[in-house]
Amino acid sequence: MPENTGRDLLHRYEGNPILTLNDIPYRCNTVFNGTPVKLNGEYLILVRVEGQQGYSFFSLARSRDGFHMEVDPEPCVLPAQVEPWRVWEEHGIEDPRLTLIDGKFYILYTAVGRYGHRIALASTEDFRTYRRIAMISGPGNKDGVLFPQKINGLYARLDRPIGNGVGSVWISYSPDLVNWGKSEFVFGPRARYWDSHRIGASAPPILTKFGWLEIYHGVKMTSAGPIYRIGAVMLDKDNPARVLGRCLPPLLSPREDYERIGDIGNVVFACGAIVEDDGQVKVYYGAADTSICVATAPIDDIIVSCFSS
Ligand code: BMA
Repeated sequence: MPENTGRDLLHRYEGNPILTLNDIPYRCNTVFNGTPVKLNGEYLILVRVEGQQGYSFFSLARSRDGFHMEVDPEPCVLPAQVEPWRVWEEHGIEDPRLTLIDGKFYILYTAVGRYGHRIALASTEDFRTYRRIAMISGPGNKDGVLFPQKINGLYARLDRPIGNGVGSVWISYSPDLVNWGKSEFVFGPRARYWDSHRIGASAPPILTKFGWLEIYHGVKMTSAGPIYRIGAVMLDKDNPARVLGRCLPPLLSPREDYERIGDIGNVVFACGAIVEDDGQVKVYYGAADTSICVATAPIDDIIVSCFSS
């Protein structure tokens, strides 16, 4: 019997959820979908908070061990109040993803406005001031993640244009992070599988000796609504539009009450991961759009999952 029968490859932290409404020092509705970085030994997690008004914004959580969090007293990024950004963010800002490039932290996030979802780019150097840079996609695109280094001389990102209703992962390139093109399809939903309905990039790609490891989310539509799960795919180092391998079973499925029950039940949705020096990966994920959790696995196990049949 294979060792993991009946269990998920990612191991849930016993203290999950690590962040809930009760940890937020101001009145709000929920906290979920956080993106982590490790800076001078401290974990910083930019989290999505949904206010009681119904739209989302970001707050910063800090941790010494990656599990016990403290949230700053005030939100750090609110939907823009001034043009040209206001119109694109009037319904909120969602699902941030942080990538460190040359000493600067870039945040791709979903701007939600009257014309739909767009991918927006902001940056910070100190997590005190944040600078909006540009809207970097048209409407109908989200789940943007930046690669942490240039590929063949260009910045690269994965994203999820909705196309003709099918949500697939694409790649685009840019000389300056603002102007994007050379767009190509990377991978799409798989009929009959747990990721048959829709997929999207989740964590910023992680460079391994086998290529770019992308932790993504996959959705299966059921008669009771969607189920969101976490999976992994390996992309070629020099041409990440080329898929080298993709997990068959997901790495994590909603099973615990805190993943099953919430504002949107049956959701595990990662926005980032930390690879520790000992090879353990901490995957940070939103559970049921209501809390933030963490689950871990050795990076080698995640890599192997991309190539197992
Ligand atoms: C996706 C995004 C996520 C959310 C998920 C489940 O489309 O909007 O922010 O966690 O749906 O509701």
